[in-house]
Amino acid sequence: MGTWKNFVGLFFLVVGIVVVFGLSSAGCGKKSSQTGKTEEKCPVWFKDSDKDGYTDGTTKVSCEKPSDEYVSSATAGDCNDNEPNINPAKTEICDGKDNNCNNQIDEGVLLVFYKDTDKDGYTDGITKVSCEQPGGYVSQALPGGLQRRRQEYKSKYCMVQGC
Ligand SMILES: [Ca+2]
Ligand SMILES: [Ca+2]
Ligand SMILES: [Ca+2]
Ligand SMILES: [Ca+2]
Repeated sequence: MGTWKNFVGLFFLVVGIVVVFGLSSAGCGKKSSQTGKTEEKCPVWFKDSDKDGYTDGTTKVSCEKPSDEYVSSATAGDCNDNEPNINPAKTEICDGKDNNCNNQIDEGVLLVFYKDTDKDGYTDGITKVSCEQPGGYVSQALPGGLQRRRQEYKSKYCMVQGC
């Protein structure tokens, strides 16, 4: 029976040690009086304010979740952490913003508009790239607007003056 009692005693000793170590580890993240360094036991938290799974790279080491903005894991590369529709996984759309976080705004999605002030379906060849149709511009026009106007002017002149 003595062996049994020793076993029970050892068991409680082990449990006691685990509890003591468990409690002391709750104080992690605080500066150690011996080394003056912050203990590395606490996990790294990643800021992801817009909860799109991507962080802007801001991190905190803490045993407790620092705030609702922080998550335990997130992918790097969020160029706008306040906009869930902007991160490296998104598709670039024409909106004046860098949607896919590649440091380029509206790359490959800008529309070309052709200057056709007189709205005759012909353009002088002057174009503008934009997301929205500028005034005096159309999305489709045939080339040769300038020659066409010259010819029109010439034929009107000839009608009046005779050529
Ligand atoms: Ca984010
Ligand atoms: Ca974002
Ligand atoms: Ca972009
Ligand atoms: Ca865009």
